[in-house]
Amino acid sequence: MKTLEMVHEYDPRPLPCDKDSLKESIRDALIHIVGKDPLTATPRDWLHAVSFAVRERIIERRMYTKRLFDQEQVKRVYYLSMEYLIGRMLVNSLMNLGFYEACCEALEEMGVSLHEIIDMESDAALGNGGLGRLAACILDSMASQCLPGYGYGIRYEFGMFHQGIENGEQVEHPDNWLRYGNPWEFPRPEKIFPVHFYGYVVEHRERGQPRYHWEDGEEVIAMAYDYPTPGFGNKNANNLRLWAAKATRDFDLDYFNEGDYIRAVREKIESETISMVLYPNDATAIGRELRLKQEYFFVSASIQDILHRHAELGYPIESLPDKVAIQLNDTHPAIAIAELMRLLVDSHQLPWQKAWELTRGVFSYTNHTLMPEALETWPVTLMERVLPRHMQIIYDINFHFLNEVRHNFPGDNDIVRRLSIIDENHGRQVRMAHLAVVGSHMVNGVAALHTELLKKHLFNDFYRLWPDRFVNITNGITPRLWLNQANPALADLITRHIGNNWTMDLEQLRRLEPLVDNRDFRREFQQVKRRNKERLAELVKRQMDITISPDALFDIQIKRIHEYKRQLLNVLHVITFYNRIREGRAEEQVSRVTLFAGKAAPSYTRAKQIIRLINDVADVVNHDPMNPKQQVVFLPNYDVSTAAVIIPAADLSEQISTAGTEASGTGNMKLALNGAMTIGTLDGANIEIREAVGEENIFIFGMNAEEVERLKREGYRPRDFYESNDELRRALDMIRDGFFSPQEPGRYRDLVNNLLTEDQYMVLADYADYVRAHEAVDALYRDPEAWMRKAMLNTARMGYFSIDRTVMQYAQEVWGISPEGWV
Ligand code: T68
Repeated sequence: MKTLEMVHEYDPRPLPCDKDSLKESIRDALIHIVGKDPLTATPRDWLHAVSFAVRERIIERRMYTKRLFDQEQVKRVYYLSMEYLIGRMLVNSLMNLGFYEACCEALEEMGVSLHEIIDMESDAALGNGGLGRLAACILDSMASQCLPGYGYGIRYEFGMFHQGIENGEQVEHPDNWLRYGNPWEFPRPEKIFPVHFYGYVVEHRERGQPRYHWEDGEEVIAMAYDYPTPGFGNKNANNLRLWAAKATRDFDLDYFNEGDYIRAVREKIESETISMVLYPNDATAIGRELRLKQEYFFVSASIQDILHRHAELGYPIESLPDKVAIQLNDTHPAIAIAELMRLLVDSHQLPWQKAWELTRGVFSYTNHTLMPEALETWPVTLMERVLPRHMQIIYDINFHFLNEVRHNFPGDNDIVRRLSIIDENHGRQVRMAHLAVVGSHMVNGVAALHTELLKKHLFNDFYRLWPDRFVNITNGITPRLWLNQANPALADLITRHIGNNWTMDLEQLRRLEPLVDNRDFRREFQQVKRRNKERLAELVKRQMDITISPDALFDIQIKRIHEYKRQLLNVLHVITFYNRIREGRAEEQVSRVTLFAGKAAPSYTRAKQIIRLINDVADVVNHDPMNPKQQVVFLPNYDVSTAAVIIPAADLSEQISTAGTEASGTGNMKLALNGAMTIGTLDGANIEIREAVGEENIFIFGMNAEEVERLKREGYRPRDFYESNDELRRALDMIRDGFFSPQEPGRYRDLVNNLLTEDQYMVLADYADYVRAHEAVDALYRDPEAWMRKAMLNTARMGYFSIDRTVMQYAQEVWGISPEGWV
């Protein structure tokens, strides 16, 4: 660790961060940058002014950090991700820089409330769900741990859609997050790289060697926008570089001169659509040409930028793996492997073998899913048309790779077919996961079970070939956002008892364990939960005009709507509980608010139908005067900011995916860290959470992954479960016969028939044990002291799930980088 030293008379003198200096900066920014009179400025003007004042202080750190990394010739890691689900930046920046309080006071003296302007900031919602949020947590951790780590992605003009609920149904509205300008970004009009599409490849010979030229086609310009990302409690700042597509020329002068003005402009617009909108699908592959272009667009710009920096620092190309590590966040950026090969072979004219050695030394790949429908493949014909040179390179990579396979498994043609990067069975497709595994030196799953299943199923042949290439790195979450910021009351309580080191060393929370036997501490913990529940109740009141009681158990399922996540199982329990109340069999049951939130992919009809069912059930349950014990809420437009209000208020965390389907989950970690008890299956990271918190402090139910596999193999008959369980049958009949949709009784007939005949995710098979687990939840909740004790143990034992542990593991086991920074 170094201390700061200025070397140039024009160097930035670190701006002071006390209240008065902040006040001055805010005032200056308001007048000179935002251009508004303090007497008439709107809350948004003030928000922008504060953001500029904070940004000034971040960019200085960024400059010194870059200077240090250059000087020390550190190895850098580049995180390539199509998605970053960052959320709001002001509070996060203030907290990381450590002048939240000072800023609050500065504004107060200027007659402005920080709390009021905070909510005006749009979420940066450049991601779908867990994968994008993980990327954001990793950036926070790299900066906070002084690791030289950079993010690369796309500056989508429209991020994740805003979800509205109209007549119970999801409707999508565009997320025009840049409408009011974005004070957090630095546009870099000079940082531009050309990105090529279409055209054809010409082969010729140079000194007896074949050389390839990619000719004709179209060119789009990638322009950089930089988002400096400050670390927590240090003086470092890294960088997230997002690319926007720009036309090569604003007008094509040829068309313009021919008088075709409209065509000249149209081409500009078409090239700029590449970075226009985030694809709102999670856990499915999209297979559209625009998506492939988005992937290649940001990958090509990023790889060019990385090579450019490498050369600028004076490093020889052969030293690439000593100075550069590139992490592929799923297969979406996997075309980077072919792109780096292209640049090394065609531009740098390296021999194939050398280029391949460097490429494999640089890349590693994180897999986030086992679900077949999420595995990316591209038709060879499409790839050939859009990226003709890359298609050739993929063939060449495959040729060398399959030779190695044949050498290792002589005579086994089946394994050659199974491992090939080209799938010949479904009309010739490029398997991006195979490209990613072949081109990487390390491949990781995101939870222990997930990695085991990768080795056993999806990548079994690869695992037999290269067992050392596979590692597990269990996901984590940043305690800076998900505890310190989201739950200030709990953060404060913890800090008063064990000091504040936990923000950077979450294992410190273990020191809370002895306090579970301390009555006063338990009471305080309970009061914190209570206040957080009141805060959520206010949000629900404000947004939906529904009054929920903080006395009730808050039962929370927040995540993307997907059949495998089994929101339907939760709904079946809600209906079962409702029936018991109506029949007067619910004395044992505590009052509950069941809250759902999450978005469905716009084209995923079944998921949208599940949202509608939840709203229909909520309508009946909430309006039944004979039902004082139960409320159901579907909170629209789930996003990072809303999550930060919901999570601290949760009593019960629903993590109920079919075992073997959820790679890890990270919501499960956020909720347990904030003192919610988990009801969950033995899936994803739930298994490791159970190990950490103790099996007596979690409600586990249902089949494990092996039992799911076995049942599938032996033939699953959902109707048997329906017929042998009265309460289940009753609940399903009510849905099917229109009890919750009297205006349209047939609305859910298909849905129920599908459950009775197929039930791909085995909802019916796990129902009985799920209901039993909920009975155990009720029993425990009736004893508030016992409940609080267990809830606190959850908080105390979640240290392992800090993203800092995850990132250190990547740094040591995969990237080979170490901390370097300013203290
Ligand atoms: C999630 N994946 C996993 N995918 O579902 C979750 N997919 O278990 C895991 O905790 C998390 O990744 C982090 O590892 C996703 O979120 C996507 O969002 C996605 C987006 C586009 C295409 C496919």
